[in-house]
Amino acid sequence: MSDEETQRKKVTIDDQTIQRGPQGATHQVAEGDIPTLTTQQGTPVADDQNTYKAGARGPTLLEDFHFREKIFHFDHERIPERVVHARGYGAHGFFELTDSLGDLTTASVLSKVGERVPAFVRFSTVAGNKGSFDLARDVRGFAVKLYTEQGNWDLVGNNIPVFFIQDAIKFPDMVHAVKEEPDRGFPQAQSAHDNFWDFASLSPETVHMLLWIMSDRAIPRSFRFMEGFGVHSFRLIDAQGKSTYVKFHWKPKQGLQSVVWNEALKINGADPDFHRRDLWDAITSGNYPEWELGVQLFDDEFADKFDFDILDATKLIPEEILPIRRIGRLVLDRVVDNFFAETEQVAFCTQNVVPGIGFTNDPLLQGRNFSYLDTQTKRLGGPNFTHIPINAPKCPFHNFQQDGHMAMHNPKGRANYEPNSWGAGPRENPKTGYNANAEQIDGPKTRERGERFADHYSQARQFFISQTQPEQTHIKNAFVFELSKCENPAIRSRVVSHLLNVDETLAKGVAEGLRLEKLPQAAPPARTPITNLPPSPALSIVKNGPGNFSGRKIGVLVTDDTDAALLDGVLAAAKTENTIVELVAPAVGGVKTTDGKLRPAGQKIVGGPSVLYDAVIVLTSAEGTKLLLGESTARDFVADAFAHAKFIGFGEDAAPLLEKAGITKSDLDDGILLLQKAADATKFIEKCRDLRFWAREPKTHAV
Ligand code: HDE
Repeated sequence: MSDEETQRKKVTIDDQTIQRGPQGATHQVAEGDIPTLTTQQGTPVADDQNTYKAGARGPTLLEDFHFREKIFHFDHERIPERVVHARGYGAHGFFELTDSLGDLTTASVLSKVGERVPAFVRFSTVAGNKGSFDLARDVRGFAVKLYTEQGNWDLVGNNIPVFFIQDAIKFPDMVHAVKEEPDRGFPQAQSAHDNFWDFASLSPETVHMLLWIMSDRAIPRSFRFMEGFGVHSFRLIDAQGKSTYVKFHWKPKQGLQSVVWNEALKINGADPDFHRRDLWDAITSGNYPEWELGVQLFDDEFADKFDFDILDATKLIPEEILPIRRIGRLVLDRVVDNFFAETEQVAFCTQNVVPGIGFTNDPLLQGRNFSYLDTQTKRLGGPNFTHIPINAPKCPFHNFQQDGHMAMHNPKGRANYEPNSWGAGPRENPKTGYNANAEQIDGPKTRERGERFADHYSQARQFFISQTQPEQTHIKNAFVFELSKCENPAIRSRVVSHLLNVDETLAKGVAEGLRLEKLPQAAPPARTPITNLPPSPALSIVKNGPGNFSGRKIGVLVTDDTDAALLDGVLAAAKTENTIVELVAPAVGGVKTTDGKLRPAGQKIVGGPSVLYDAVIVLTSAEGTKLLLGESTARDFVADAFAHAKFIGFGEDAAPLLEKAGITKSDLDDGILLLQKAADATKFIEKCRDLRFWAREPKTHAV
C-alpha cells in the first residue's frame, strides 16, 4: 500500500462507500453494486480526481488519455440550439383513437379504434434561446410525434390556430425581427421591441396573429392548460385517392387557463422553469395531462363559401361554423429519462406524414416541408439523425440509404440498391405505400398570392369581439406594454393605424395608453374588412375554463401555531378536488401547528411568491402574523394574489397581514373568504373553480 493509500480513510455516507483523499476530497470507489468507471474505450480508471503530473506540483502530462478524452468530450457537449423554438420541454405518452375516420383515410392511426400509438410531445416558446424563461409572451409550440405502424407522423403545431405570415419566404424576416436585435444582442425572448413591431406593422398579414399574441393565449398557466392546433389545412386521403380537407385541434381535458401579464413578469424571476417544472410535477405525481384530438373536415365546395382562402394560415374556421369532431385522446404519462437524448434531439419534420395524410398547397406548409429536414441535418450533425432512438420509427423500416456521419443502422449483405438480382429486398409496395392525392395542377409560374389572401382584419376583429371584458382589457394592455417599449413613435402609431381596422375602441384605448398626440388614419386595407362576423365563444379562454380546480395549486402561508384543524380541512378539501397544496413558511424545515405536529414546508416565503399558485390561503397564527408584518415577501404574497385577481382564503388571525398588504375592509370582495372552520375550505375550493375573481381586476389595474 502506498503512503497515499494508507492515508485514505474509509467513511460511509448514506450507504455509499467513499474514501477521503489527502486534501480531503471524497473518492467514491467501485465496490458492491457500484460499477468501475471506464473511459469510452472501456479502460478502467484508477483515479478520477487528479491529472497525471510530473511530480505532485509538476506540469500535467499530455500522456493522460483519460483526462484528454474527458475534456475533449465535455468540449463537444453542445449542439446548435434550434433557430426557433429553442426552449422546449418534452414528454412521452400515447394516442388512442376513439372514433374512426377509416372511411376518409388509409392512415391506420386514424382508423383503428382502441389501438394505443406511442407519442412524444415537445412544447416550446419560439423567440427565446434555450436558456430563456418559460413565461415569455410568445406562441407555444405543440409538436406531436406519433410512432404509428405506418411510420412516424409529426403534427408540428402551435397553441395558436393562426400564424404571422402567409408565405414561407417571409419566415426568416419575421424571425429575425422578433429575436434579439443583431447589433446589441437583446432583448431576449420578447417581442416588445422596435424591430418586431416595425416588421409587424409593415406586414398587415400579421394583424390577426398580433391579436392572439397580445391575448392571454401567449402566457399560458401551464402546457397542460392550452390548446394545440395543426394550423394549416391538411388532407385525408382514402384508398381511392379521394381527399378531404382537415384541420387538427388538440383540446385539453384540463380546460384552458392563462396567467396575467404582471404575474408572468414575476414568475419569470421566481421560477424561470415554471412550465417545465409543472409538466414534470404533474406527470410524476400521476396527474397525466390529456388532450382530445379534434378534426374539422370539409371539402372544396365548403371551402369556396368563405371570403378567405383555406390555404391561408392566417385564418381559421370558427368551430361554431364547422364543429369539431373529437376522435381520439393523447395522454402524457412518462417524463423523459434524459433531457438531451429525448427533448433536445427529437427532430420534428412536417414532411413526416403517413399514408392517408397529405399536404395542401398552403405556401407556408410547403416551405416548412423543406425547412425542417434541412434544419435537423444541421442541428443534429448529419443525415442519420433518424437513427437516434427518439427519432427512429417503432415500426419496421428498410431502405438502401447508407453511410454518413454516425451511421447506426448498417445493413448486411451485398445488395445496397434495387432492383437487384440477388433476391434481396426491400422493394416498393404500390398497395401499402404512400401516395399523395392526385391533384390536377395548372398555372403560370408566378410570385403572387391568391386574391383571397388579402383580407387581414376581419378575423382579427372577430377574435377581439369573442373575448370577455377582462380578456379584451388584457389585449389592450398588452399592446400598450409592448409598444411602450418601442423607441420609435412612428412604429407605435403605425400599429394603431391597423388596429383602427380591427376595433375602434381597442385602437383608441391603445392610443390613449401610449398617449399618442393624435389618432392616425386607419391603414388602407387591401380588401374591405367584413365587420359583421359573429363572435366565436370558442376563441375565449375564460369561456373555456375547466369548471373545476383539479390539477391546480394552492399556496398556503403558515407559521408556527397555525390552526391544525383548519389546515387539515384545507388539505382534505383539496384532495377531494385533486388540487395540489404547497405550504409556504418562514423556513423550509416547516412549522409546528397547534396539534404539535411538524409540517414540512414546500417553500420558504421568499422562494414561494403567490405568483406560483392558482389561489392562496393565509393561515398564519396571531404570533406568526405579527412576525410576518415586517416581511416584505409576506406582504407581497398577499398583495400580488389580490392584484392578480386570485381567490384568497384567510384565517381570522391572518387579517392584519391582509391589511398590511393594502387590502382594507372595503376591499373584501367575494373572491376573498374568511375560513373559520374546516368545512369552509370546501366552499373556498368551490369558488376557486372560476380560477380568478375577475370582477376585482378593474380596481387593481388603474394604470
Ligand atoms: Fe416552425 N420551425 N417554421 N412553425 N416550428 C421549426 O425546426 C419554420 C411554423 C413549429 O419542438 C424549426 O426543428 C418555417 C408554423 C414548432 O422541435 C424550423 C416556417 C408552425 C417547432 C422551422 C415555420 C410551426 C418548429 C426550428 C414558416 C405551427 C418546434 C427547429 C414557413 C403550425 C419543434 C426545428 C420542436 C420549429 C421552420 C412556421 C411550429 C427552422 C420555415 C406555422 C412547434 O425548421
